[in-house]
Amino acid sequence: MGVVNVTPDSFSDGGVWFDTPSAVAQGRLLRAQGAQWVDVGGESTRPGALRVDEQEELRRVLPVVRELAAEGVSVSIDTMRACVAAQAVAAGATMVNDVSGGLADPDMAAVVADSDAQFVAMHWRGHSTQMQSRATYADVVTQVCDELGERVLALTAAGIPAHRIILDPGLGFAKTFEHNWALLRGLDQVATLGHRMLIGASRKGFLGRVGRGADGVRDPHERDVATAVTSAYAADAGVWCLRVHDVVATVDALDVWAAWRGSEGAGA
Ligand code: PMM
Repeated sequence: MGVVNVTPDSFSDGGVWFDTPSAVAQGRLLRAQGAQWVDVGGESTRPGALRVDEQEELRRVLPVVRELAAEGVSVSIDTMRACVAAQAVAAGATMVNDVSGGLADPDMAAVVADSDAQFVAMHWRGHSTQMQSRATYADVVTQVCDELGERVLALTAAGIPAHRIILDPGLGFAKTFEHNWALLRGLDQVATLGHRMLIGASRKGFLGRVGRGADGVRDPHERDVATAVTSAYAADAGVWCLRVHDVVATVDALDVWAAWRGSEGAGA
């Protein structure tokens, strides 16, 4: 899954695809590079980010979703708002990627239930201004699994068939660096929930610290090799979808992983 953030302030690509033609061109490019989904978002969720107004979010994402979907791209809409999800699905999106797992908007589950869209439910403990203060766990893997399991119960009770729900442990959302690594190590436990898994490790801060000692950190654009390596390990751990900014590197990594296993890769 390639990422197109139609935002001025996302941590790694904010402002780069902020106008519709650039965002559409980037979506096309990601698909040509081997992305099977293009995830379009109009609200930054980086730590500390303030919420964007609903009308502005719609203005940012809808023309991009409409144009890419019309060209046959499988589009995912990255939103926490039911109204944005509904309009994006009407414009051709076939997946709703909600970083709050349906918690931020009480109408989200019903909107998704009424559609045929896939639903990515990410582990979430609150909006960007609060989330890092909520990164407290006795056992992060067990608690994230329990909280995701509760979301599945609520979402299926609201009418979303279980087979349409994809689970994401929410790397970087109410997680410390060490929590992110623990969750990657614990993906087999997330898998026991019985859903397809998606992860969004791409360019995140914990990858920027690898190999850099206590205080060193790489810039977001210098994290694509680390992201691709993570993609291969995640695929090996059974992850169904990797949400990444640099599709070329992850497709390469998945091709190597697949060749190693003797099966077909992402680019095959
Ligand atoms: N991370 C970001 C945005 N959306 N969606 C899912 N499902 N999982 C994630 O980890 C995730 C996401 C933040 O990264 P960005 O600002 O580069 O989009």
